[in-house]
Amino acid sequence: MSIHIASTTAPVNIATLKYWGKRDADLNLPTNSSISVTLSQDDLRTLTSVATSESFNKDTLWINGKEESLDSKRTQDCLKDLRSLREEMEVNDKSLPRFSQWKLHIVSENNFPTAAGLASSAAGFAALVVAIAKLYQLPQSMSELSKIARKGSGSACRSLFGGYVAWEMGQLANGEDSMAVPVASMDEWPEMKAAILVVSDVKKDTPSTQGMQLTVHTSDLFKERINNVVPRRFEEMKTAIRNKNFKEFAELTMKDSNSFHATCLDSYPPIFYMNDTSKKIIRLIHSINEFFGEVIVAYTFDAGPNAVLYYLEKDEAKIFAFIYTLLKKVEGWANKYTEPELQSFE
Ligand code: 2P0
Repeated sequence: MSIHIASTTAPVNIATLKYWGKRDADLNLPTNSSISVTLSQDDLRTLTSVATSESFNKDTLWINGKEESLDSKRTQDCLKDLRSLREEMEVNDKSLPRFSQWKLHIVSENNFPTAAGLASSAAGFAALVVAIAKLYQLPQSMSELSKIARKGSGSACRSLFGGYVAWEMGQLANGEDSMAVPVASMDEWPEMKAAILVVSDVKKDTPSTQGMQLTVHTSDLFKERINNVVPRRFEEMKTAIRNKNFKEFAELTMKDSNSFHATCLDSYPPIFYMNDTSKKIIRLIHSINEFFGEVIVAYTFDAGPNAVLYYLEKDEAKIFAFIYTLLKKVEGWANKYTEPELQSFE
């Protein structure tokens, strides 16, 4: 009995213009468009291999060596869409093996510690969808496939591309125009670097899906954000990236992180993702920019207390000279984390 196999990797992406809010929770349709920067796959990525055979008797998934359930609606939605695209091909070409009817074995592995507090669902769903699409030899473009990954986890649609990526929210009720598109490749602005400051590796207390629904239903500030703030920033940030305008990119990134966390605080009851150390990092980054008299580094925080910094390679040494010195003064930091754990990568 033959076994057919395909593998792929997908990167982690960090939003610089945040996705926060769903207009349709079933299809994972967002209330605003978003932008992310994909991190280098040498540092953070998911590797997924998939196999199919007529002899397999059930779909099975292993993540980091441990068998996990495939029962979630999100995973089932992705598998269903991929199988139905394959089935269309099989109907049109009777010589194709009936992969759409066979079970799948899926093996997925992250090359970063879950303790880093990074959401792995984006890279995980992106790798799952692309690996199966490869196995099925689907002709769809990455943007088309991003609509399937989106159903797994909203932010996953942005992990189908490298570099700078936009997720266009779309207008249609069926989600057919809600997909990821590339803004620029990493080669177009290769000087950009990112560093993660791991503030805490404790699991966040309010999961994103639940947190964003609370914000949508209770925050007045959120309405201002999605109607008047993000649509303008979406265009400005794409222009800043294409023009390699770091100051503009950095300021928009910091303002959007602050805006997103402000809507969390404006939710009722409020959601706190940043802690005191996160706030010290924010002050530190503004002090660094003030000291040098220009914006050379930006921070952004997701649904947790860890900071991601963006800066240009030429400024790395002077930024980290400050960070290492000053963060050691933050209580608890120096004892818990040593310098190599501040992960720096392209
Ligand atoms: C983002 N986050 O744009 C934002 C910023 C967190 C803060 O996307 O419910 O795990 O699976 O669609 O994609 C986290 O949300 O949520 C997220 P679901 P997801 O990256």
